[in-house]
Amino acid sequence: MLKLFYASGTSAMAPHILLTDAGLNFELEKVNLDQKTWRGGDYDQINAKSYVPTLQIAPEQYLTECAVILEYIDFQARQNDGSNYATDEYWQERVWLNYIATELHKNFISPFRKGNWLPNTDDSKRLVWQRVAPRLAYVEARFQGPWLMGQHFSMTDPYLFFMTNWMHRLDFSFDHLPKLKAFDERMRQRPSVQEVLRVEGKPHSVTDG
Ligand SMILES: N[C@@H](CCC(=O)N[C@@H](CS)C(=O)NCC(=O)O)C(=O)O
Repeated sequence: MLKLFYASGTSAMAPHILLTDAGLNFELEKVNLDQKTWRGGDYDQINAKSYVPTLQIAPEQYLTECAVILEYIDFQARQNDGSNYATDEYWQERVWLNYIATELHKNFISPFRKGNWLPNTDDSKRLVWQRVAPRLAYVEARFQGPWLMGQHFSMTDPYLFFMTNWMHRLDFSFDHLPKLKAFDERMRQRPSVQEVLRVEGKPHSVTDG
């Protein structure tokens, strides 16, 4: 069975939502990111990159990198029939996954903190906002609605929601991002998202400077 290593409110929320939404069988393993431990001991033995998410897909076989994990889950959910391969939609989904991973996710991370952590001071928040604001504006301009890529909910939506969820955590304004605001609200109405927010509970917070 698939096993997702996660910490609450982190990027692991995206695969957690996709697994839940797709109705796939999976187990959850909570990781203590401060200690780098899990129920089974040293987390770095599972993922030497020392971050979440990690998806265990077979005994001793692990996938890392959020965008790739989302692709794997999407592939399983479509029962590996290959029907979506080489279509424009297929490639555009991958373009969005990479954009969210490299332009949004990484730019939400404070350059001043150890590890991949959110900013925790006004100065670092300002710096992060300078980086993410133009990229969020790009998403806003290209957002098709009701979901990122149009009529169909896709694996890009849970990844984008993880970013809008972080906007709330950092108190970033949606003032010039009405489509993203509506998207965030629409996602929160989805049963899978409600379930994941309930199961994950209070977001992981870090104490290091
Ligand atoms: N490139 C990785 C980044 C994952 C990442 O930044 N994870 C954060 C939580 S959102 C984390 O576990 N940080 C802990 C640390 O860096 O010590 C991916 O896309 O999966």
